Amino acid sequence: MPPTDTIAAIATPPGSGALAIARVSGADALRATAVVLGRTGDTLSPRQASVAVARDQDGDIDQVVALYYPAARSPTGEDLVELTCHGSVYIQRRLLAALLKAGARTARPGEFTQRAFLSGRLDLAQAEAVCDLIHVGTRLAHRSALFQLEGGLSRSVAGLRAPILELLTHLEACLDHPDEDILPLPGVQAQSRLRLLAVPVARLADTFRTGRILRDGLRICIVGRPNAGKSSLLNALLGSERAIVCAEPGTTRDTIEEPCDLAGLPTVLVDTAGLDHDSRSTADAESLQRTKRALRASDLALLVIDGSRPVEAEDEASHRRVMESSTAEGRPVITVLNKADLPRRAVPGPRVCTVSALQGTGINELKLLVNERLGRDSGSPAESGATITCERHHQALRHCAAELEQAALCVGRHPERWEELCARHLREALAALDDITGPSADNEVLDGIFSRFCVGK
Ligand SMILES: Nc1nc2c(ncn2[C@@H]2O[C@H](COP(=O)(O)OP(=O)(O)OP(=O)(O)O)[C@@H](O)[C@H]2O)c(=O)[nH]1
Ligand SMILES: [Mg+2]
Repeated sequence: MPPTDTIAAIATPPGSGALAIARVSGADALRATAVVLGRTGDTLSPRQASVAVARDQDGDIDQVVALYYPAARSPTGEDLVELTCHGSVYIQRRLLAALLKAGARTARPGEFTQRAFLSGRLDLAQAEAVCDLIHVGTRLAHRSALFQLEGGLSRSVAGLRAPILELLTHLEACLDHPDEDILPLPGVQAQSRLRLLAVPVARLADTFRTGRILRDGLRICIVGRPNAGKSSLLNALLGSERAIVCAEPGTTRDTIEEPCDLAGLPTVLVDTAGLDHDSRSTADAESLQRTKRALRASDLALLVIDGSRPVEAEDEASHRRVMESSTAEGRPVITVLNKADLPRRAVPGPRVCTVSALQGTGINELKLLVNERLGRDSGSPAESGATITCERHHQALRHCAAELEQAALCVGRHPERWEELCARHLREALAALDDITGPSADNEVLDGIFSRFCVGK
């Protein structure tokens, strides 16, 4: 059932700013706005900015710019009015209160986008991309969200759906009208078609590896012996003095996380306490545990070595532990030989990146190296077209692939009634794909999805 009430909210971030925007959507949007703007006869002209004074019972609130989008072409699929006012919190609060008094009710998070979905303006995957687009922080994440909003993912899903539906229609025609002249599909042929259908579904599901990175950022853990220059490297990569740097070893005790755009790759950099296995205090032991946890949770490790000191047995033991645990857990490690501005006393091994965190030399090369290692491991979203960035879509695609696999297995296992069993699995496979674009999503699912949005979107 399409909603019948009219909603209102401030769409700009909480707090004061130069300007703020109040949005009103619903069948009563134009009338409620007209009350606040004191316009009875002449209503607002469609898609044209009008300057007006918003008022409430206490008098003038502010001079606003009003924009009216009639339902036929509005972003929500309903009558929508946007009022741009001056951005003080006081004005925003009073303007919203006036709109509510005129008949609108406060919008829930994501409710404007939910209405766009319910009116058929956007499918569910596109609506979810709106949320991604609001939060993107890098070029790649932006490109992926835009592609999804423009219907790229929905088209890919439709491309997967069509041949599954075609096969199901054929099987059902054979089952429902056995006497008619429909060419039956030999089991072996059906089996190979089903396996072929599963390939692009699984391939799209696999893009979630890249998509997860686009959404959450790759975790890069900076580890090494005390005083090697880990915090200096964090600061150099960020281009800001985020972590305390000090000549004394043991400066960093806790892990420090910071999002960072590494040449287009969204990452989260994690600075850690120095690896010192001879912990003296309870706090030292806890620091070491936190460093180990951060390392285990990371996608790549930067092992920082102080190149101005000879590497001693204790250093080697620590470095070996990092290498061994990373190899066991499949995590790439880039060895960074730091303090290149000082005379070198450590012997650099092969595949070492030399930098001076203090002077900023070698930092760009290191960024490119990280990009190359992680970019290669995670696949290129640009070449693969659609990229799954949402766990819900990933689950749906895996479910679809599993149903296709089950359907293929039925052919060999139940030669006497494989068509019927196969058709059941194909219907499930189609339902899983439909979960992505959401034509039949139930209210609970929709509420869960849209509650992640901000109010006013
Ligand atoms: N000359 C030179 N000194 C550096 C460089 N990088 C770091 N340092 C110095 O090395 C000392 C330790 O640097 P930090 O960045 O605090 O080292 P850390 O590995 O984070 O140390 P802990 O947190 O104590 O484990 C500081 O005096 C830094 O100024 C570098 O590239 N060149
Ligand atoms: Mg430090």
